[in-house]
Formats: sequence, structure tokens, C-alpha cells
Amino acid sequence: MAKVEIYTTFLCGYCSNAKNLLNKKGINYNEIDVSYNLEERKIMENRASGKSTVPQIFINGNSIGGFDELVELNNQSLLEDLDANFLEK
Ligand SMILES: N[C@@H](CCC(=O)N[C@@H](CS)C(=O)NCC(=O)O)C(=O)O
Repeated sequence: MAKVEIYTTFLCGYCSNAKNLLNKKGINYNEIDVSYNLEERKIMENRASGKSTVPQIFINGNSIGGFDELVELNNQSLLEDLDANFLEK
């Protein structure tokens, strides 16, 4: 099963939207709440090549961006078979 990680903060509309879309697609994910966790937030930024907005989403270790990018992947039907579309990094 694909490994999906989503970094979030509370009261983040884009985070809720992203989680709703993942839920709707039946995709399991591990949520990392960085609201009060500067250390994890730094890790997130490093993994996302400096991007600091939330959410930041990773599929099989690949940085895919935030909610807008997740929607784009869905529009391209790339969320249907994650393991085929996102090789482990
Ligand atoms: N285009 C981004 C927008 C994400 C975004 O603006 N997130 C807000 C929180 S809901 C944020 O991180 N704001 C802080 C900032 O812009 O530095 C996406 O689709 O994920």
C-alpha cells in the first residue's frame, strides 16, 4: 500500500480540503500536525524543497505539493494507482 504523508496545521482550510479529497478517494494517510512542532515543520520544509505552506503532501516519499497539486493529480487520474504512479523515493 502506498505511503501517504500530509503535514497540517489546525484551522487550515487547505489541509481540511486535502484530507477530504484523500478520504473521498479512500486513500489512507499519516497526518503530521506541525501547528506547535517547529522541528517537524523544519523537516517538512526541507523535504518540500523549502516550501513552507501547509499542507505539504508526500506520496511514497515524493513531494507532490499542497492541495492545489493534489487536485491536479486527481484531475489527471493519477491518484487511482499510487504505487504505479509514484515510485518509492
Ligand atoms: N496553494 C496552496 C495554498 C496553501 C496555503 O495557503 N495554506 C495556508 C494555510 S491554510 C498557509 O500555509 N498559509 C501560511 C503561508 O502562506 O505562509 C495549497 O493548495 O496547498
